[in-house]
Amino acid sequence: MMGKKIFSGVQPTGNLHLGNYLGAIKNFVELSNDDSNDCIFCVVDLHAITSKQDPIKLKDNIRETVATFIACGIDPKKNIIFNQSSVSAHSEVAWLLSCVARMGWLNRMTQFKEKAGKDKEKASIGLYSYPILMAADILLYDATHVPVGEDQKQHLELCRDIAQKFNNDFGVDDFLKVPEPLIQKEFSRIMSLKDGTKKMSKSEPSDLSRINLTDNEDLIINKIKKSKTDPLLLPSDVNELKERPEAKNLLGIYSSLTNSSLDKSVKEFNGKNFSEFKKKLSQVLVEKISPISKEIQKLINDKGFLDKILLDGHKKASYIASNKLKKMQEIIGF
Ligand code: AQP
Repeated sequence: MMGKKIFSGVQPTGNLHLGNYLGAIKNFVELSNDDSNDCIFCVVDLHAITSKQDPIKLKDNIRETVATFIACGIDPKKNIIFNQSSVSAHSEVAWLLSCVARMGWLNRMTQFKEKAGKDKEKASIGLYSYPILMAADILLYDATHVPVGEDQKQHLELCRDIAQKFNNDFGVDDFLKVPEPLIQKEFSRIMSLKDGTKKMSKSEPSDLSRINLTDNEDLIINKIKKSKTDPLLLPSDVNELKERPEAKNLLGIYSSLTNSSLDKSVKEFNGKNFSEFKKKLSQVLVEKISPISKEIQKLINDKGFLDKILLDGHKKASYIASNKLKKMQEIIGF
Protein backbone atom coordinates (compact mmCIF):
# COMPACT_ATOMS: atom_id res chain seq x y z
CA MET A 1 0.00 0.00 0.00
CA MET A 2 1.17 3.54 -0.78
CA GLY A 3 2.11 5.65 2.23
CA LYS A 4 0.50 8.89 3.23
CA LYS A 5 1.68 12.37 2.33
CA ILE A 6 1.61 14.20 5.62
CA PHE A 7 1.67 17.96 6.10
CA SER A 8 1.14 19.85 9.33
CA GLY A 9 2.28 23.04 10.99
CA VAL A 10 2.84 24.64 14.36
CA GLN A 11 2.94 28.38 15.01
CA PRO A 12 6.18 29.72 16.49
CA THR A 13 4.36 31.79 19.07
CA GLY A 14 6.32 30.45 22.07
CA ASN A 15 5.09 28.38 25.01
CA LEU A 16 4.53 25.15 23.10
CA HIS A 17 2.53 23.09 25.54
CA LEU A 18 1.15 19.69 26.43
CA GLY A 19 -1.96 20.36 24.29
CA ASN A 20 0.20 20.93 21.22
CA TYR A 21 2.11 17.76 22.08
CA LEU A 22 -0.78 15.38 22.80
CA GLY A 23 -3.12 16.94 20.21
CA ALA A 24 -0.65 17.19 17.35
CA ILE A 25 3.11 16.61 17.73
CA LYS A 26 2.80 13.13 19.29
CA ASN A 27 0.83 12.14 16.19
CA PHE A 28 3.48 13.74 13.91
CA VAL A 29 6.12 11.54 15.54
CA GLU A 30 4.11 8.34 15.10
CA LEU A 31 3.37 9.13 11.46
CA SER A 32 6.98 10.03 10.74
CA ASN A 33 8.16 6.75 12.24
CA ASP A 34 6.31 4.89 9.48
CA ASP A 35 8.81 4.77 6.62
CA SER A 36 6.06 4.49 4.00
CA ASN A 37 4.87 8.05 4.81
CA ASP A 38 6.34 11.27 3.36
CA CYS A 39 6.17 13.93 6.06
CA ILE A 40 6.54 17.69 5.94
CA PHE A 41 6.43 19.68 9.18
CA CYS A 42 6.20 23.41 8.87
CA VAL A 43 6.92 26.18 11.36
CA VAL A 44 4.06 28.45 10.32
CA ASP A 45 5.57 31.85 10.97
CA LEU A 46 3.25 33.62 8.50
CA HIS A 47 0.36 32.41 10.62
CA ALA A 48 2.08 33.63 13.78
CA ILE A 49 2.06 37.26 12.61
CA THR A 50 -1.75 37.31 12.43
CA SER A 51 -1.31 38.56 15.98
CA LYS A 52 1.48 40.92 17.07
CA GLN A 53 4.93 39.33 17.46
CA ASP A 54 8.19 40.76 18.76
CA PRO A 55 10.66 40.36 15.82
CA ILE A 56 13.57 39.22 18.02
CA LYS A 57 11.43 36.74 19.94
CA LEU A 58 9.85 35.46 16.73
CA LYS A 59 13.26 34.46 15.38
CA ASP A 60 14.05 32.58 18.61
CA ASN A 61 10.61 30.98 18.65
CA ILE A 62 11.09 29.69 15.09
CA ARG A 63 14.27 27.92 16.19
CA GLU A 64 12.66 26.71 19.40
CA THR A 65 9.81 25.15 17.42
CA VAL A 66 12.33 23.26 15.27
CA ALA A 67 14.12 22.17 18.47
CA THR A 68 10.79 20.98 19.87
CA PHE A 69 10.01 18.89 16.79
CA ILE A 70 13.38 17.19 17.05
CA ALA A 71 13.27 16.79 20.85
CA CYS A 72 9.85 15.13 20.53
CA GLY A 73 11.28 12.58 18.10
CA ILE A 74 10.97 13.90 14.53
CA ASP A 75 14.08 12.97 12.57
CA PRO A 76 15.19 15.96 10.45
CA LYS A 77 17.12 13.65 8.10
CA LYS A 78 14.04 11.67 7.15
CA ASN A 79 11.44 14.46 7.18
CA ILE A 80 11.22 17.96 5.76
CA ILE A 81 11.23 20.66 8.45
CA PHE A 82 11.08 24.26 7.23
CA ASN A 83 9.59 27.64 8.03
CA GLN A 84 6.67 28.88 5.98
CA SER A 85 7.97 32.39 5.21
CA SER A 86 11.07 30.92 3.53
CA VAL A 87 8.89 29.52 0.72
CA SER A 88 7.14 32.41 -1.02
CA ALA A 89 4.72 30.11 -2.85
CA HIS A 90 2.66 29.89 0.38
CA SER A 91 1.75 33.59 0.23
CA GLU A 92 1.22 33.51 -3.53
CA VAL A 93 -1.09 30.49 -3.45
CA ALA A 94 -2.96 31.96 -0.49
CA TRP A 95 -3.88 34.90 -2.76
CA LEU A 96 -4.93 32.62 -5.61
CA LEU A 97 -7.12 30.63 -3.24
CA SER A 98 -8.64 33.71 -1.65
CA CYS A 99 -10.16 34.39 -5.05
CA VAL A 100 -11.75 30.93 -4.91
CA ALA A 101 -12.92 30.83 -1.28
CA ARG A 102 -16.23 32.52 -0.44
CA MET A 103 -16.84 35.12 2.28
CA GLY A 104 -19.73 33.05 3.62
CA TRP A 105 -17.39 30.11 4.22
CA LEU A 106 -14.92 32.21 6.18
CA ASN A 107 -17.69 33.90 8.16
CA ARG A 108 -18.52 30.54 9.69
CA MET A 109 -15.06 29.95 11.18
CA THR A 110 -15.40 29.74 14.92
CA GLN A 111 -11.69 30.22 15.68
CA PHE A 112 -11.79 33.73 14.19
CA LYS A 113 -14.81 34.55 16.33
CA GLU A 114 -13.05 33.24 19.45
CA LYS A 115 -9.70 34.91 18.75
CA ALA A 116 -11.09 38.23 17.49
CA GLY A 117 -13.35 38.45 20.54
CA LYS A 118 -15.82 41.26 20.85
CA ASP A 119 -13.90 43.80 18.82
CA LYS A 120 -13.82 42.18 15.38
CA GLU A 121 -13.21 45.52 13.66
CA LYS A 122 -9.76 45.67 15.23
CA ALA A 123 -8.68 42.11 14.34
CA SER A 124 -6.17 41.82 11.49
CA ILE A 125 -7.40 40.76 8.07
CA GLY A 126 -4.75 38.04 8.30
CA LEU A 127 -6.51 36.55 11.33
CA TYR A 128 -9.71 36.43 9.29
CA SER A 129 -8.15 34.89 6.18
CA TYR A 130 -5.84 32.56 8.18
CA PRO A 131 -7.68 29.39 7.02
CA ILE A 132 -6.97 30.27 3.37
CA LEU A 133 -3.25 30.45 4.04
CA MET A 134 -3.58 27.13 5.87
CA ALA A 135 -5.29 25.65 2.78
CA ALA A 136 -2.39 26.93 0.62
CA ASP A 137 0.13 25.26 2.97
CA ILE A 138 -1.56 21.90 2.64
CA LEU A 139 -2.55 21.96 -1.04
CA LEU A 140 0.90 23.04 -2.28
CA TYR A 141 2.33 19.69 -1.19
CA ASP A 142 -0.53 17.41 -2.36
CA ALA A 143 -0.88 16.32 1.27
CA THR A 144 -3.24 13.38 1.66
CA HIS A 145 -3.44 13.55 5.46
CA VAL A 146 -3.16 16.41 7.94
CA PRO A 147 -2.64 15.57 11.63
CA VAL A 148 -4.14 18.36 13.77
CA GLY A 149 -5.87 18.95 17.07
CA GLU A 150 -9.66 19.03 17.19
CA ASP A 151 -9.69 22.85 17.11
CA GLN A 152 -8.40 22.81 13.53
CA LYS A 153 -11.07 20.46 12.16
CA GLN A 154 -13.22 23.26 10.77
CA HIS A 155 -10.25 24.83 8.96
CA LEU A 156 -9.48 21.51 7.35
CA GLU A 157 -13.05 21.20 6.12
CA LEU A 158 -12.69 24.64 4.56
CA CYS A 159 -9.45 23.53 2.89
CA ARG A 160 -11.33 20.58 1.36
CA ASP A 161 -14.08 22.90 0.08
CA ILE A 162 -11.52 25.27 -1.45
CA ALA A 163 -9.69 22.41 -3.22
CA GLN A 164 -12.95 21.04 -4.62
CA LYS A 165 -14.12 24.44 -5.82
CA PHE A 166 -10.78 25.17 -7.53
CA ASN A 167 -10.89 21.79 -9.29
CA ASN A 168 -14.52 22.36 -10.38
CA ASP A 169 -14.09 25.99 -11.44
CA PHE A 170 -11.14 25.19 -13.67
CA GLY A 171 -12.25 21.71 -14.74
CA VAL A 172 -9.07 20.10 -13.38
CA ASP A 173 -10.34 17.02 -11.65
CA ASP A 174 -8.06 16.01 -8.76
CA PHE A 175 -5.40 18.70 -9.45
CA LEU A 176 -5.64 19.94 -5.88
CA LYS A 177 -5.71 16.87 -3.67
CA VAL A 178 -8.55 16.89 -1.15
CA PRO A 179 -6.86 16.06 2.19
CA GLU A 180 -8.15 14.00 5.10
CA PRO A 181 -7.81 15.28 8.66
CA LEU A 182 -6.07 12.98 11.15
CA ILE A 183 -7.51 13.82 14.54
CA GLN A 184 -6.98 11.61 17.56
CA LYS A 185 -10.25 9.95 18.52
CA GLU A 186 -9.77 10.56 22.22
CA PHE A 187 -7.98 13.42 24.00
CA SER A 188 -7.91 15.57 20.86
CA ARG A 189 -8.53 18.70 22.95
CA ILE A 190 -6.47 19.19 26.10
CA MET A 191 -7.99 21.73 28.42
CA SER A 192 -6.52 24.41 30.68
CA LEU A 193 -5.28 23.26 34.11
CA LYS A 194 -7.15 26.20 35.61
CA ASP A 195 -10.48 25.74 33.80
CA GLY A 196 -11.56 22.41 32.34
CA THR A 197 -13.93 24.12 29.90
CA LYS A 198 -11.23 26.21 28.15
CA LYS A 199 -8.62 24.91 25.70
CA MET A 200 -5.03 24.76 26.97
CA SER A 201 -3.49 27.62 25.02
CA LYS A 202 -0.20 29.44 24.48
CA SER A 203 -1.75 32.86 24.74
CA GLU A 204 -3.47 32.31 28.11
CA PRO A 205 -1.74 34.83 30.44
CA SER A 206 -1.46 32.41 33.38
CA ASP A 207 1.47 30.03 32.97
CA LEU A 208 -0.20 27.78 35.56
CA SER A 209 -2.88 26.97 32.98
CA ARG A 210 -0.53 24.83 30.91
CA ILE A 211 2.45 22.49 31.02
CA ASN A 212 5.04 23.94 28.66
CA LEU A 213 7.28 21.52 26.84
CA THR A 214 10.23 23.45 28.32
CA ASP A 215 9.05 23.06 31.95
CA ASN A 216 11.40 21.30 34.35
CA GLU A 217 10.45 18.63 36.86
CA ASP A 218 9.68 21.05 39.72
CA LEU A 219 7.46 23.24 37.56
CA ILE A 220 5.50 20.25 36.29
CA ILE A 221 4.91 18.90 39.80
CA ASN A 222 3.91 22.34 41.07
CA LYS A 223 1.48 23.02 38.22
CA ILE A 224 -0.25 19.67 38.67
CA LYS A 225 -0.44 20.24 42.42
CA LYS A 226 -2.13 23.61 41.79
CA SER A 227 -4.38 22.43 38.96
CA LYS A 228 -8.11 22.90 39.48
CA THR A 229 -10.16 19.92 40.67
CA ASP A 230 -13.55 19.42 42.30
CA PRO A 231 -14.42 18.35 45.85
CA LEU A 232 -15.44 14.76 44.98
CA LEU A 233 -13.43 11.55 44.88
CA LEU A 234 -12.49 10.19 41.46
CA PRO A 235 -15.45 8.45 39.82
CA SER A 236 -16.10 4.79 39.14
CA ASP A 237 -17.77 5.38 35.79
CA VAL A 238 -16.67 7.37 32.73
CA ASN A 239 -20.19 8.80 32.34
CA GLU A 240 -19.80 10.67 35.64
CA LEU A 241 -17.04 12.74 34.01
CA LYS A 242 -19.54 14.58 31.81
CA GLU A 243 -20.28 17.03 34.60
CA ARG A 244 -16.69 17.14 35.89
CA PRO A 245 -14.51 18.88 33.25
CA GLU A 246 -11.34 19.16 35.36
CA ALA A 247 -11.38 15.52 36.44
CA LYS A 248 -12.06 14.50 32.84
CA ASN A 249 -9.18 16.59 31.53
CA LEU A 250 -6.62 15.32 34.05
CA LEU A 251 -7.67 11.70 33.54
CA GLY A 252 -7.55 12.32 29.77
CA ILE A 253 -3.99 13.64 30.00
CA TYR A 254 -3.00 10.60 32.08
CA SER A 255 -4.63 8.22 29.59
CA SER A 256 -3.04 9.85 26.58
CA LEU A 257 0.43 9.78 28.17
CA THR A 258 0.09 6.14 29.18
CA ASN A 259 -1.56 5.17 25.86
CA SER A 260 -4.55 3.71 27.65
CA SER A 261 -8.28 4.33 27.38
CA LEU A 262 -10.15 6.75 29.61
CA ASP A 263 -12.20 3.81 30.82
CA LYS A 264 -9.08 2.01 32.02
CA SER A 265 -7.74 5.10 33.83
CA VAL A 266 -11.11 5.63 35.54
CA LYS A 267 -10.97 2.03 36.81
CA GLU A 268 -7.36 2.53 38.02
CA PHE A 269 -8.25 5.58 40.16
CA ASN A 270 -11.82 4.66 41.10
CA GLY A 271 -12.69 6.17 44.51
CA LYS A 272 -9.20 7.61 45.10
CA ASN A 273 -8.67 11.22 46.09
CA PHE A 274 -7.14 13.82 43.77
CA SER A 275 -3.87 14.17 45.70
CA GLU A 276 -3.06 10.48 45.18
CA PHE A 277 -3.99 10.66 41.48
CA LYS A 278 -2.03 13.88 40.99
CA LYS A 279 1.14 12.25 42.34
CA LYS A 280 0.86 9.50 39.72
CA LEU A 281 -0.02 12.01 36.99
CA SER A 282 3.00 14.17 37.85
CA GLN A 283 5.20 11.10 37.70
CA VAL A 284 4.11 10.13 34.16
CA LEU A 285 4.29 13.74 33.03
CA VAL A 286 7.82 14.16 34.35
CA GLU A 287 8.86 10.87 32.71
CA LYS A 288 7.54 12.06 29.34
CA ILE A 289 8.15 15.82 29.36
CA SER A 290 11.44 16.20 31.27
CA PRO A 291 13.60 14.45 28.63
CA ILE A 292 11.91 16.56 25.92
CA SER A 293 12.47 19.72 27.93
CA LYS A 294 16.17 18.90 28.51
CA GLU A 295 16.69 18.13 24.82
CA ILE A 296 15.02 21.41 23.77
CA GLN A 297 17.34 23.35 26.12
CA LYS A 298 20.35 21.59 24.62
CA LEU A 299 19.26 22.12 21.00
CA ILE A 300 18.34 25.80 21.27
CA ASN A 301 21.94 26.56 22.16
CA ASP A 302 23.02 25.19 18.80
CA LYS A 303 21.60 27.83 16.47
CA GLY A 304 23.85 26.74 13.60
CA PHE A 305 22.40 23.21 13.69
CA LEU A 306 18.80 24.47 13.75
CA ASP A 307 19.42 27.00 10.95
CA LYS A 308 20.97 24.27 8.81
CA ILE A 309 17.84 22.12 9.22
CA LEU A 310 15.67 25.07 8.18
CA LEU A 311 17.85 25.75 5.16
CA ASP A 312 17.77 22.12 4.01
CA GLY A 313 14.02 22.03 4.55
CA HIS A 314 13.60 25.30 2.67
CA LYS A 315 15.39 23.89 -0.39
CA LYS A 316 13.31 20.71 -0.48
CA ALA A 317 9.99 22.45 0.22
CA SER A 318 10.68 25.24 -2.31
CA TYR A 319 11.29 22.72 -5.05
CA ILE A 320 7.94 20.97 -4.50
CA ALA A 321 5.98 24.18 -3.90
CA SER A 322 7.29 26.14 -6.87
CA ASN A 323 6.38 23.30 -9.26
CA LYS A 324 2.84 23.20 -7.92
CA LEU A 325 2.52 26.98 -8.08
CA LYS A 326 3.72 27.02 -11.71
CA LYS A 327 1.05 24.47 -12.69
CA MET A 328 -1.59 26.45 -10.83
CA GLN A 329 -0.64 29.65 -12.63
CA GLU A 330 -0.93 27.89 -16.00
CA ILE A 331 -4.37 26.53 -15.07
CA ILE A 332 -5.56 30.00 -14.05
CA GLY A 333 -4.31 31.54 -17.32
CA PHE A 334 -1.25 33.50 -16.26
N1 AQP B 1 -5.33 22.45 23.81
C1 AQP B 1 -5.06 21.72 22.73
N2 AQP B 1 -5.41 20.42 22.67
C2 AQP B 1 -5.11 19.66 21.59
N3 AQP B 1 -4.47 20.13 20.50
C3 AQP B 1 -4.10 21.42 20.51
N4 AQP B 1 -3.45 22.19 19.60
C4 AQP B 1 -3.33 23.44 20.10
N5 AQP B 1 -3.89 23.52 21.32
C5 AQP B 1 -4.37 22.28 21.61
C6 AQP B 1 -2.96 21.70 18.31
O1 AQP B 1 -1.58 22.00 18.21
C7 AQP B 1 -1.25 22.22 16.85
C8 AQP B 1 -0.42 23.46 16.74
O2 AQP B 1 -1.18 24.57 17.17
P1 AQP B 1 -0.76 26.00 16.70
O3 AQP B 1 0.51 26.36 17.29
O4 AQP B 1 -0.77 26.08 15.24
O5 AQP B 1 -1.87 26.99 17.16
P2 AQP B 1 -3.08 27.02 18.11
O6 AQP B 1 -4.03 25.92 17.83
O7 AQP B 1 -3.65 28.36 17.93
O8 AQP B 1 -2.41 26.84 19.52
P3 AQP B 1 -2.83 27.54 20.85
O9 AQP B 1 -2.00 27.04 21.93
O10 AQP B 1 -4.29 27.42 21.05
O11 AQP B 1 -2.45 29.05 20.59
P4 AQP B 1 -3.29 30.32 20.91
O12 AQP B 1 -3.16 30.55 22.34
O13 AQP B 1 -2.61 31.38 20.09
O14 AQP B 1 -4.70 30.05 20.48
C9 AQP B 1 -2.55 22.30 16.06
O15 AQP B 1 -2.73 21.09 15.35
C10 AQP B 1 -3.60 22.45 17.12
O16 AQP B 1 -4.79 21.83 16.74
